[in-house]
Amino acid sequence: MLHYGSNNQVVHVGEMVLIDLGSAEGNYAADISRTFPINGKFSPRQKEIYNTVLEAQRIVMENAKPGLTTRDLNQLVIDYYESRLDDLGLRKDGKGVRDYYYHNVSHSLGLDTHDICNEKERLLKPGMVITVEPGMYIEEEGIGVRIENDILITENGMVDLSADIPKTVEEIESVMAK
Ligand SMILES: [Mn+2]
Repeated sequence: MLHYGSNNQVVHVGEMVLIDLGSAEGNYAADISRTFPINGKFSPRQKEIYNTVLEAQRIVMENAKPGLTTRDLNQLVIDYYESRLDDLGLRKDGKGVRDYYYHNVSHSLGLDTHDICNEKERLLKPGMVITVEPGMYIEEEGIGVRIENDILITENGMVDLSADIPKTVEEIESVMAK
């Protein structure tokens, strides 16, 4: 489930919570997602999935630059997941990447959280702000991970506007241990 709106489910040790939120400042929106284990420690399987999503995000950030479209960025995620599907034991029952990842990696960010823009076709330009939010959702395992940062496109690449927010397995476990 991409956005769970009831917000009344009791959570249990061994499960994870995904929070997708943002603040607004001067009429401009932010949009951040983090996923964390309830008990403060990722299980080996959760860690494996989490780090796959994190690596997809890293690949997109490393490649984001003017002249590409968000469709191009999304293809990087699909290609990377495709290369990981066997290792993760997810190529079963005729399933493919799009059964575990069924949204796009980026949308425009501005006055609205999903800012208005024909974004899939539009070439990125310096000054644009977009999200980078790969996810992976394995319904049969009860695991859903999305990691979302906001980036500013620059002349040569991008600046990660969300770089100070804990994100790696180690950082999240460390914050939760406090
Ligand atoms: Mn978003």
